[in-house]
Amino acid sequence: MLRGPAGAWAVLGPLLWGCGLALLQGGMLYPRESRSRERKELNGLWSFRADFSDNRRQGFEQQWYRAPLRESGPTLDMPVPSSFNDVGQDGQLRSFVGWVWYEREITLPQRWTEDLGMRVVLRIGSAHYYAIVWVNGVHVAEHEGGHLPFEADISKLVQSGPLSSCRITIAINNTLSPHTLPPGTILYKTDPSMYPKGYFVQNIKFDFFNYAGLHRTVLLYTTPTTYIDDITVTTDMDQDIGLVNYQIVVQGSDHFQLDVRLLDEEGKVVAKGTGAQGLLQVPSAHLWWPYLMHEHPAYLYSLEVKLTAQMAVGPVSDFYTLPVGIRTVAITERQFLINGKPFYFQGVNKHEDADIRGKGFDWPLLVKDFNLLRWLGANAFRTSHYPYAEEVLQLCDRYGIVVIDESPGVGIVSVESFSNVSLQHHLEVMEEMIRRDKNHPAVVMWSLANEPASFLKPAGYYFKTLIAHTKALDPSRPVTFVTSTSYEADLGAPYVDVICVNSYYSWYHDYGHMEVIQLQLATQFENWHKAYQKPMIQSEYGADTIAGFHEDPPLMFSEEYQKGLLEQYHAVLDQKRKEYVVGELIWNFADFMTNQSPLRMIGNRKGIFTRQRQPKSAAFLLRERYWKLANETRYHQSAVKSQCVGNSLFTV
Ligand code: BDP
Repeated sequence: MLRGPAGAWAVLGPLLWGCGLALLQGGMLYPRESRSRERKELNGLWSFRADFSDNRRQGFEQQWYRAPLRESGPTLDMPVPSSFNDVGQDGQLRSFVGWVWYEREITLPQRWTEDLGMRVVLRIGSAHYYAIVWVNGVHVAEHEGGHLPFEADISKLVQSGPLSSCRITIAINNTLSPHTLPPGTILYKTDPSMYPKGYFVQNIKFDFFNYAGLHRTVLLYTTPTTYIDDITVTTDMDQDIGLVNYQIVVQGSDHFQLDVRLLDEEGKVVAKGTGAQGLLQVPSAHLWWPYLMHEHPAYLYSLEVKLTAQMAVGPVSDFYTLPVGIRTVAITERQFLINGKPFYFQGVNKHEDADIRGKGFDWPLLVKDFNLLRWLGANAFRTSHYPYAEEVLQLCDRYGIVVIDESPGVGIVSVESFSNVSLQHHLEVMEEMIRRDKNHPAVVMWSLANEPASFLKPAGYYFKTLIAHTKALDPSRPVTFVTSTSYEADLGAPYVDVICVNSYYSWYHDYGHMEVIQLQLATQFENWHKAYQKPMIQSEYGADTIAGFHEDPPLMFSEEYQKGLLEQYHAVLDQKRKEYVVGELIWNFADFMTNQSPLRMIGNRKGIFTRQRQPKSAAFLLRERYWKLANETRYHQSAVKSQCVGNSLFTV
């Protein structure tokens, strides 16, 4: 039975075992196929069971990982990738808190189990929130955090004897604590006249549904036992010469040779290097430009790395190819510069969210979203409020959609969540996130948090430390967090490079009074700028809108009100973007699921698209605005024209 703190521990289970620290050593390159590497996706149907026992620990007590899951009780078919919450008809499972168990039996190619020169790695793209992994009943990995990948080298296990199949068991716990990211609390309701014995709920301070499960691809991949473990690339320009700095980490041997070639989009070698680090020079380099900023945006080179090592068995080679965009990022007091030119973020905030699959990765949805972004003329988004799938960032690189990459630091509002335990975890999450996303040209800034209670006393030290650590890990990008605290009270703002402010004028106060927006918004910008002289982004603004509701004169929740509110914001943004405002990101790209509450009518409806990605009137308004903004700046002209002709979307 669950009661008090002991009960909370039982639900959390071994939430703090291991803490994933060991996993921070080493690289987290995206698993790509090459001449030396194979991959086998384990997506599809897995066996599944939620542990509904009172203490949620029956699975551990009965060691469900020791034998096929079906032997310890009934199982469900569960698709991967997907959240488990919305695929069934069971309301209890939808809101389940505690351990769920996933299992998949797979057959491995014979070579993988026999070739001792081969390394077999299990990679889990995202398991929300705490995961423990066994292969054939043997514990191989644990990971804390729901939005970043983790791996286990399972070579020894699968190569230890003749194996016809291999059983992967993953236990996942979606319980949040004040020290997880995002934080949450378990609340026990003990009044026996109102609640049954042991009744508890999970409280969260963020505005999206806490979907859980295996949200991204689970796969196996191979490398040779001496292998390219990590590559770090940073780029710069000297006149028209592109500079590509690279650093390569090799594991498995100290005696190796590294050959590096940089190829352009035609496959022509433009620079060569040798050794674990070096500087490649690319004369007349094609720069990576954001969408609509150049006639050939998002130019990507390929960095081909070849590792050769002499092993007892003979020579071994490993090959890995990394897409590279040459670009610079810098800021001044009033500007955000990409390749030395002022960049204006005209974009959206998103969520990983959709009907049925919840936060499960889905290619058709992703392609639809990128088509909508380009239709809108959006050139940027923020990964509100957690790191998105790697494939999302790859498409951003390819299409020139600029990204503010945000950590899962959302809902940090209690003093406990600013403690050293929380800070330590946040530091580790930033390490994992930067290790994963550092090579994406599309990522131009790190966001550490969304709307923390940055007025609380410990917030100053917390953000000072976190920002210093992030900058030490990656000196090449600006760092921010997104605030809704007032400029006078915010203790973290002194440390950020760009001030990102969320405000909901005439929505969460002054209901219906759009006439006050311009004054309030102008005051907001002026106060912040006077205090800090840093570039600013309106990182959220918006209004809930039920698609199909019409009211004229506009009333809250109607399409007209959303449009009217946006127009009031735009009037001020149009003045301030000539000064120091460097971007505007609408809340939100699409409607999304939240916890149930009288303030949410089946989720948050601030999308300019519905959850099914159909446009509300505001989408057309934004589209007109974004294309006009792109058109305004001279060096945009040819890009806009070619996009317009290509997409037949816009008449110049
Ligand atoms: C902002 C939050 C965002 C919410 C939004 C809203 O950053 O996560 O969804 O408010 O209330 O404060 O719609």
